Amino acid sequence: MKKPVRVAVTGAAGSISRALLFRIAAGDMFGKDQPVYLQLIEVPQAIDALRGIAMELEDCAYPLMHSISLHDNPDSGFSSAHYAILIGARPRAQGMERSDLLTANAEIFSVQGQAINRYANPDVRVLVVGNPANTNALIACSNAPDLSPTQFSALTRLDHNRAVGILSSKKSCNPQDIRKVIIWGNHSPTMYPDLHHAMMHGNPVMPQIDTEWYRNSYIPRIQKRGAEIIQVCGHSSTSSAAQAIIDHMHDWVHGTRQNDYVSMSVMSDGSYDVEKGIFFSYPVRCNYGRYQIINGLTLNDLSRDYFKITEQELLEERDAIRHLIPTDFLQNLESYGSQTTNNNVPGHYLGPRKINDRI
Ligand code: NAX
Repeated sequence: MKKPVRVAVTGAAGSISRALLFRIAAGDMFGKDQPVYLQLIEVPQAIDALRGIAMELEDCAYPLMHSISLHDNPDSGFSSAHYAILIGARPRAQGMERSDLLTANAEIFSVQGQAINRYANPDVRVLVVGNPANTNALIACSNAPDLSPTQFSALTRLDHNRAVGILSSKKSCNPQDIRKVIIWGNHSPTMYPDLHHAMMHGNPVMPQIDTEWYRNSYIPRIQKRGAEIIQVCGHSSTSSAAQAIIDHMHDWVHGTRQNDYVSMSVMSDGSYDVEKGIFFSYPVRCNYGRYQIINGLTLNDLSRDYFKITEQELLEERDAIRHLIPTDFLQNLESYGSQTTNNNVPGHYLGPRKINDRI
């Protein structure tokens, strides 16, 4: 049996976590031979609810669940964590301005970034789920000066999976037969679901679909799928979000499948002329805890138009919380691209070379 890995999860008593934690404990995320130590983090008011979840996890008697600990503060919660999944966030209250929401979350994620920097395993991999996910990832990352930005990511895999799922329903094919779908940009209605490089049954997708349907129905449907789900069932996505978190972490750790790529929001290194210093969803290939941004894809005019809109939104989000980003962080990023210009070299992946080598 392998040594257990420590997985810290914030918002652990929330809806997504209720769907996620049992699957992590069952081995769906890190493999059926990888024991896990769950470090569950909540606000003090939710600790009783969290106790109930911990009892249920215990009652499942998962062979891979080494142990569980509950935490009402990030310092102990992230202690020695190999993986940190940041789901807990401040929801938008009635009458709250968008800038207030950004600031309230930025405060939470700056504290968590500092705690991860101080107490987590130095090779920790961090996934930010809580919204606004891209900008929360930027805040957490900028408050963790001893870690590499390549250790942080934000979730756009749900959008990616939606793009695959809805296309496969339309074309009556198995989702497995669809490859190279891309979500560019922000996890928000400005995201750009791009099928121009996608393949279905080994052939390009675009000649197999109606362009009008793609532009006027498919793109807006993916962009607004979260709102559509809330409208239909009264609450936001839970099981599909949990599945996307499993897929994201699984692929980051174990690698993407051959001849495919997946969408992950990662620190922009200037690829595709996106400004450095924002978390932007790119197509990536992963290998053992490292990722490689897929470069060299051609963008047509439609793609460029969508790109600008979503990049602009991310820059505006960053401006709203700039006061919480340490001043030298963005300056230091000037040289960030130079570390990553070999992106197209096979095997050049971003991130510390080994994963969990300090376990
Ligand atoms: P819930 O409101 O059910 O749960 C959130 C939990 O986080 C609560 O139990 C709350 O007590 C806890 N929490 C709040 N602040 C915390 C803090 N500082 N430390 C630790 N715990 C804290 O929300 P849920 O449906 O689970 O969604 C969680 C977040 O995921 C939301 O921000 C949501 O918008 C976001 N989503 C992001 C997605 C993505 O693709 N990036 C998709 C799914 C989801 O909408």
